[in-house]
Amino acid sequence: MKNNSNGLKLIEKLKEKSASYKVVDLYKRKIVVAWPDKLVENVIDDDVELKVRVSKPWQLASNEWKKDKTIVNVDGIEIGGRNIVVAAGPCAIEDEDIAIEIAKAVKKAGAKMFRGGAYKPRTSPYTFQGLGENGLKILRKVYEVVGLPIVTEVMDTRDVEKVASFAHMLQIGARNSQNFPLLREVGKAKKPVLLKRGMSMTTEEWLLAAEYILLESNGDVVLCERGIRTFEKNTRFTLDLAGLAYVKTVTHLPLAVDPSHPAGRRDLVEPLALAAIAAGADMLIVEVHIAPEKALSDSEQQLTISMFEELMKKLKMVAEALGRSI
Ligand SMILES: [Mn+2]
Repeated sequence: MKNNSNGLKLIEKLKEKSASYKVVDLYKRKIVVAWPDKLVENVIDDDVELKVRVSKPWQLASNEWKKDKTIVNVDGIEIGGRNIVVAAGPCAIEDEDIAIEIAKAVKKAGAKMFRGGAYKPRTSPYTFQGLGENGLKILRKVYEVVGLPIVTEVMDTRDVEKVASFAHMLQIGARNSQNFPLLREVGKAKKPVLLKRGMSMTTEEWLLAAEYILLESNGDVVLCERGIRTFEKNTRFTLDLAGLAYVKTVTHLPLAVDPSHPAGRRDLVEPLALAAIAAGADMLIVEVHIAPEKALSDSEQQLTISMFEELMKKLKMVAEALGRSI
């Protein structure tokens, strides 16, 4: 819509046609999204600044209407610009002292954000489920002491407000990435969202999941590739860098890669992380622990501090070769 328009006349016209619509405030613009195409193609209005018929089903996530790349600002850290952001930390928050020690070490090595799960989606109900709210309190303490912004997973619509009050970025995990009520709820929370791709999701379904968040007027979405399930059994998941490269061509949203979960073992994390940067990822989210062998979840794949330091050195070289920085 034009700056001074409230869109009311256009909405009247859409109602007359029995079209569906939603008014969205996104990237400092007022947008009226209307569908289906056949009901809205002839609707015109003086207050419309630009009318775009997006050829892809993911209308708001598409770069057909927004040509500039979106930069997502997480507590002053910009994701999607020239600088590549590395978030690092343990799979799960287990203990305050351990979390602070890991955060200090990854910050020293160049990480710009801290990751760590308080609510853990575990395959078995009998394994460690995370510390819940106590984990969130520890994450807040880590932020106060070390200063790295926090990204952590939210699994339940009932927890969104609470997690948003502790964290700087809300993570939607692979198992919840098509939990549509949860996607709408994190959209309403107005906090940046890290949206993981589900292990069985096509790139189209992944972009449509982002669409749910954008449609709630939350444009701060980072898409995160973390591996999909294929016939391959020697790695935990198959990191789909082809999918990442494709998605980069059709969206304005920044892209992240989680190299830890597809690797499944720590010696494979480094090559996947380097490849992800080379393929154009704007962000990495890496599992790191001071004593991975003692970790209560994903023990096999968490990097030691020295492995993470080594990884950061190599990532910097790849980034520089591509005209970027870390
Ligand atoms: Mn994990």
